[in-house]
Amino acid sequence: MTAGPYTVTLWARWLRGTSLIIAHGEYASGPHWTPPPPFGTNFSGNSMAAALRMTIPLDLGTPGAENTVRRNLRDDTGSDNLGPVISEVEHSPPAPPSGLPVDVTARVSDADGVSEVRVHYREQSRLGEFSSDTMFDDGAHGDGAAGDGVYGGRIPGFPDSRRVVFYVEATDQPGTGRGFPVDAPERTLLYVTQNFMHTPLDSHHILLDEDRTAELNGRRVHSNDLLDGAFIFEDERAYYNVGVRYRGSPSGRKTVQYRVRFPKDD
Ligand SMILES: [Ca+2]
Ligand SMILES: [Ca+2]
Repeated sequence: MTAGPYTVTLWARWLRGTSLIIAHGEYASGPHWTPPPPFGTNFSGNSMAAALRMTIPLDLGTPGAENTVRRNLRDDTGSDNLGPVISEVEHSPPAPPSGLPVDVTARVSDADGVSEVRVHYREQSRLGEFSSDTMFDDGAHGDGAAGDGVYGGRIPGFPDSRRVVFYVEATDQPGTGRGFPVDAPERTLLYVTQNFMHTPLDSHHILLDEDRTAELNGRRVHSNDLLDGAFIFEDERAYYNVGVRYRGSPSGRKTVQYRVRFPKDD
């Protein structure tokens, strides 16, 4: 380093407490490096010390005040009450053979108590009327123990090669409902009845409902918009609400390859 003034800059943001920053420096002159003094040495008073004041923002937030999510909820629904939280939704078996019923389970909870849980289902696409069936937490509907918060219900068997879209809807004691997916039936869960040939190789199936299959096939080939679909892995596990589109650069899409984006939870 050469002799002369140097400027030291730093970035800091005030969060709480004092706004004062004391910057200490130490320098040694001469041809040889000298070891630094022991930790804790008081440097104040030397020529490289500086006291800096951080700016405290005028807007310190609104601790304890109502947040916008809650306010928007009340504006939208006229109530602070949220519908039940639905999670861990599964259907079994993941790739059901034709004609056999499919068991659906879901964990449902609500601080106000859960009054009703239903599974809604229909063939081929989300467009149209759904049938529905009640789900129970009584230990007698493939739901594990009674009263453990896991509900079980059943979708009847369908003929071979039918896509079945479904979603779960729960209502709490005050009467507020919520679906899974939350934007059902715009997005749904999905499986296909098919007597898959099982091979020693990995097998997986990418499913779209009838409507979105038509959209994928009918739209311009280079569209990168992801369509809502399901991914069935080796008849062992279903991944719902994956995003599906054709894969690769537009010019390379002569053979059919898919890009599948999994939801963050998986
Ligand atoms: Ca509630
Ligand atoms: Ca249960």
